[in-house]
Formats: sequence, C-alpha cells, structure tokens
Amino acid sequence: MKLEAVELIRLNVPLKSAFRTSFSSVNVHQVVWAHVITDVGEGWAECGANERPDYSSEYHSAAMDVLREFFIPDLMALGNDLQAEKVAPTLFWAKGHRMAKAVIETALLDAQLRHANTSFATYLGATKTKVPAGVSVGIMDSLEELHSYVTNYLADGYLRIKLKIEPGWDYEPVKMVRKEFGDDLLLQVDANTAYTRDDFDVLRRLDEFNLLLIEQPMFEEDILGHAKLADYIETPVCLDESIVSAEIARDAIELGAAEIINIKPSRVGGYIESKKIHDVSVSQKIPVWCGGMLETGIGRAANLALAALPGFTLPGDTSASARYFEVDTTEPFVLQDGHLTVPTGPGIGIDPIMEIVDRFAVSREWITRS
Ligand code: SMG
Ligand code: MG
Repeated sequence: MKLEAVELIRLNVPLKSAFRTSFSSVNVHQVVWAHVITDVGEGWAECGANERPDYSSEYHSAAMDVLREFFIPDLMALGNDLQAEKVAPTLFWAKGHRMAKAVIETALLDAQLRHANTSFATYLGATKTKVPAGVSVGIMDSLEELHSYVTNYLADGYLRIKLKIEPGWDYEPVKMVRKEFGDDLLLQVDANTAYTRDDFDVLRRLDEFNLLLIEQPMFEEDILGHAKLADYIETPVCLDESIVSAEIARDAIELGAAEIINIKPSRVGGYIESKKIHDVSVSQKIPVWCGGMLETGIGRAANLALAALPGFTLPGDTSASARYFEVDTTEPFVLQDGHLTVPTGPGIGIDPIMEIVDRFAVSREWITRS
C-alpha cells in the first residue's frame, strides 16, 4: 500500500446534552478525523484527542501538527512498502502522541482491510456478533437530575451504568442510584484522576455499594498509589488514563494496581496495541472492557469490533448513537436488547455520510506527497 494523501478534518458535532466530567463540561463533540487516500483505496478514522489537553496531554492542534510535520511524511516515505502494521514501528522514534499515531494507523488499517475485504472484527479476532452496552453518565447539578437520566438510560435498555464522580459528587449520587435502582444494577464509577492518596477513606466508603469497579481514581502516573488503594478498598480498581501501552498494562497488573483495565484504542496508539493489552490481560486473568471518547460512528464502529474480543467480559462505554447525538456522522448505531451489533463489512464496516460531514466540518486540510 502507498499513502498518497491525507485529509485532516475538524468537526463540531453537537451533543444532545452537556457531558460533564471531573475535568470539563462539553456541549459539542469537537473532533479530528483522518481520511487517507492510498493506491488501494480510502480509509477513515476518528482521533480520540479532545480540543484541550484535559483528558490527556494530547489535543487537536498538537495531533494535527505532529501528523502534518512528522508522521504523515514518514509514512509517505515508505513508498509502496506501507502496511498498517508498520505504522507503530515506523513512528516508534517519536515519544508519546499516541492518539495521533492511533488515528493514522486506524485510517490506514481501514483502507487496507477494505481492500482485503476483511472486517476489523475478523482482523482483530472477534468472537461475538453483538456486544453489551453500558452508558457513562456525567456529573449533574442535582440528584433529581441524575435520577431522571439513569431512569431514561435503563428504559432504553442499557445494561450497566457508570457514574462520573469527583470530590463532593461521589458517595451521595452512588448511594441514591444503588437505593433507587436496586442491588442487581451493574454500577461503576469513574473519577478521571480527581482524587489523591489523601482520599483513601473517602473512596473506601464506596465499598458498601458493591460497585463493579472504580475507574482511574488518581493521577495517571501514580501506579503505585493505585496498587496501595487496591489493597485498601474492596471495590476493584480499574485503570484508564494510566494504561498507555501493553508494557504499562503488564507492569500495572503485576504491581496490583490494575484489577480491571479500560482499553481505549486512541489512548494506547491504536487497535493493534489494544489487542496486545487484551492478550496480556487475558493471560493474567484481568477483565477488560472498551472505553469511549464520545466517538461518532466512524470511531464507534471500530471500537465495537474490539469489544467483541473474548477478553472483553464487562459491558463497555460503547453506547448507541442516540445517547450522544441527534445526528451521527454515519448510519446510527442502535441499541437492541441492550446490545450493539458488531459491524461485519470490510474495514470499519461503515461509511461517513458526506452531507453530514460537510455540515459539521469546521476545517479541512489536505496533506499530499511533496
Ligand atoms: O464515549 O460514552 C463515551 C464517554 C465515556 O466516560 C467516558 N469517557 O474517562 O472514560 C473516560 C471518559 C473520557 C471522556 S473525555 C470526553
Ligand atoms: Mg475513564
């Protein structure tokens, strides 16, 4: 395969309602896409980076810059020798920037698999045709508001609820949801690094609610702190932001810091690395599940293929299009009996709807061979 050109597109896709975490509140899913043109066809991918470096150090302008200045020229320089599997080794010299690496690798993998008439699910080794869907519920202004959102998501059929938490919005909302919706509800929480080693007793109070897991309570670099916390509380500790590679996953598991892992392909540099993290976790009997970055259909399609691997034994944040958007960028993903269907078509198995891309695009830039 030969990379001829890349289009970097910034889109602003309106959300149905604001999504508030411990680090931001967003009304619009601002996102960057890579659209690759190769000699064997086109490919598409959505970048996990946010507009600002708030979830991780990556952000849109930086991702676009590193792609334009370094990654795309390096991949173009491979000439006819390019394969998606060569992206990570070729760009290995560059520190970090995993979300930028992931978006170009995924778009090239899409082109390569479309040409080979193979789906992401088949390529990755998926064993399921549909995957159970959870939903991530943002921080609200009141318990009444939270009650109403959870009621509606459960009526939609979601099989697991994740509550975003932060200091001051933790014990009471979890208590209310557990009491109102019952002991059988699959319930977990995500702090996005909002706590410190001084908060162990606050976090231990959540043990009474029999949560599936607590996700990334502390700073992403504090692996040892998470191991200490995992010893201190009953609730299983799940890492998200901390796990940026299969090596870190292996070490965090060995240290006892990761009893469960949230795999987000964007965070770890792509689907090939995600599969490695899956394999390491399975070998250590650590459950994994697929996280989300509010992806539109282009990103969601590939995540569903990953979530269909056998080690993904917990429902993911892979919700239906209607949880996020009035209008998605692809045919919408629809919840059926609490599950989403894994795409089976070639590549990611779905195409962007170009009129919608035109409507939501705020900038488009072509990078061609010089
Ligand atoms: O895609 O439904 C989704 C969002 C899931 O909670 C979610 N993601 O830390 O896991 C996480 C957050 C990061 C969101 S950044 C916009
Ligand atoms: Mg998280």
